[in-house]
Amino acid sequence: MSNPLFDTLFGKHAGKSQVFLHLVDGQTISYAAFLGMAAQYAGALTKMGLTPGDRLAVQIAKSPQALAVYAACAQAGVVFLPLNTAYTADEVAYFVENSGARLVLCDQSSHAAMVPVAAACGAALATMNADGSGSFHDMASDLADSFETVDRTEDDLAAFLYTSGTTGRSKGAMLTQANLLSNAQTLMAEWRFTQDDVLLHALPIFHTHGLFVASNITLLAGGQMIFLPSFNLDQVIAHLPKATTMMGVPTFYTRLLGDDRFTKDLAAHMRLFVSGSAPLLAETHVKFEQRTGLRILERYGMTETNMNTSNPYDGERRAGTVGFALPGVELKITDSQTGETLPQGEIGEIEVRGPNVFKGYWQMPEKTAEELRADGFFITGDLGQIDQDGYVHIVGRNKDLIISGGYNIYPKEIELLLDAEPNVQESAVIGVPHPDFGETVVAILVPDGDSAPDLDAIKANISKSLARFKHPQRIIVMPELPRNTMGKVQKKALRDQYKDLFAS
Ligand code: MLC
Ligand code: AMP
Repeated sequence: MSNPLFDTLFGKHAGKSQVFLHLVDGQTISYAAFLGMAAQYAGALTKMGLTPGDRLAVQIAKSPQALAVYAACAQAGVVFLPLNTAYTADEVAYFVENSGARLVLCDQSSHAAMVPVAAACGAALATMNADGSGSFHDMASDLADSFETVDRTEDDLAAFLYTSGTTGRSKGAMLTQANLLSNAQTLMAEWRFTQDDVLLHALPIFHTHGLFVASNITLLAGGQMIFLPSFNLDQVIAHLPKATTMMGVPTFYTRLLGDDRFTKDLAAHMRLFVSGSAPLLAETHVKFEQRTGLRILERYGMTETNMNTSNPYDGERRAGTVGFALPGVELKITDSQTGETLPQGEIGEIEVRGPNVFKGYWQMPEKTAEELRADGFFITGDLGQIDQDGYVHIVGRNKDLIISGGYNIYPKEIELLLDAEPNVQESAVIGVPHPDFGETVVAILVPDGDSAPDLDAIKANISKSLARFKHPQRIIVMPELPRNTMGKVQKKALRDQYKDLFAS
């Protein structure tokens, strides 16, 4: 009788009076209080008729209560499906429908928009606001603060995280208990997390980085988190002195370096800064060391695989690289056409295999077969190279993807909307370098006939269906798109042409 994920991360802390979460207003939440809340939520899920294996879609603000919903899902055997709070109702509708969610949890401010979304799929709807209040809390507050943990095996699904595709709609990556646990155990050991650690947590909790990497490791180690609602520079600087570790996307580090209050003294006591989710420029790595005397530890992961590689804790953390394959993870560089492993030093597709690699895409066997080989290797879509010392370098992407501030944006999704706009013959969406977000979105439109497209109307229209972070920061009109002899749009030529658009 067991539930490996719940027992290992959460259950073992039952009754502990030790602080788990420090909140921005100075309040703290003990492990015992957190688990009591999670048990009540697990009770509420069961009362609402959710059974093991059902999906719970949540689009709610980051809060201790939101994290307790994740714990509740683990305890009740429900599959946790967190969604970016920036998604529009149109975007959420797809995830709810595709996942067959039984319950949707949203903020009161989006309740009206979510009523038809939930109704269309026969899902129940409840609210949870940023302060934890709402109909879900009301339903849970009378219930017992203990809950009989549902039996699960390591192979059972723990979470769905949606990831977009280069050609079509988003795919639900099915993550098992073993995927999450094995990665947390490996990373805790590699990065030396203990119960003495206090992690400054400023990431969102709807993605792998903030939810699994940061929270699962802290839970496993029995440490504490300073749980900020989001990345706010003033708050990060104010709370840094109480932390021992921090995890962030590169934008966190460039923003810290852009602030004079971020000094060597402020960072001197820190044990570890981790960066990932997007390339950390070697220049940022070097500047960080010059400012603080500390080297950021860069690692590489993705939604489907959790973390794959890491620079060493001891030993050289090499700028511009993502280190070595983690223990238990196999990594090879292959020829994109043949799938053959390439000789050391050559550039090719990064493939990974290990207990961290997901089970497949929800109800998309063809997509799964395209990316996950029968022998267990996952084709990441990232292009890499292994240097003579074994460090993995990510040198590009074989997938048409833009990463802005750590959020993935798939050009195809935006192009489809732009192409449908009046007076637009076709479009190309590209990522160009951006000083704050690393990359940002630029759209190039080709007019259809003589009338110029109405750019303001286009912007207004796409904002109805696309999350704000996906909106093109610039729309450029061109008479035609550059094409190669096969007729394929040459995005590289466009990226080269507009690479200095946002140069600082
Ligand atoms: C916010 N905005 C963004 C954006 N975030 N635009 C582009 N890209 C982003 N990432 C928009 C806002 O809507 C706003 O629009 C404007 O930019 C300014 O907002 P801001 O206040 O400056 O943004 P902020 O709230 O500070 O957010 C920036 C950020 C945040 C970088 C702190 O995006 C963030 O926390 N990113 C982390 C993402 C993450 O966790 N990724 C992990 C994925 S897991 P306007 O116009 O309305 O003002 C993964 C696997 C792995 O990749 O390896 O980890
Ligand atoms: P996601 O699908 O949101 O999980 O994003 C995963 C992608 O982020 C990977 O396939 C990489 O392209 C990118 N990524 C993650 N970590 C790094 C890193 N350290 N350096 C470069 N790219 C990274």
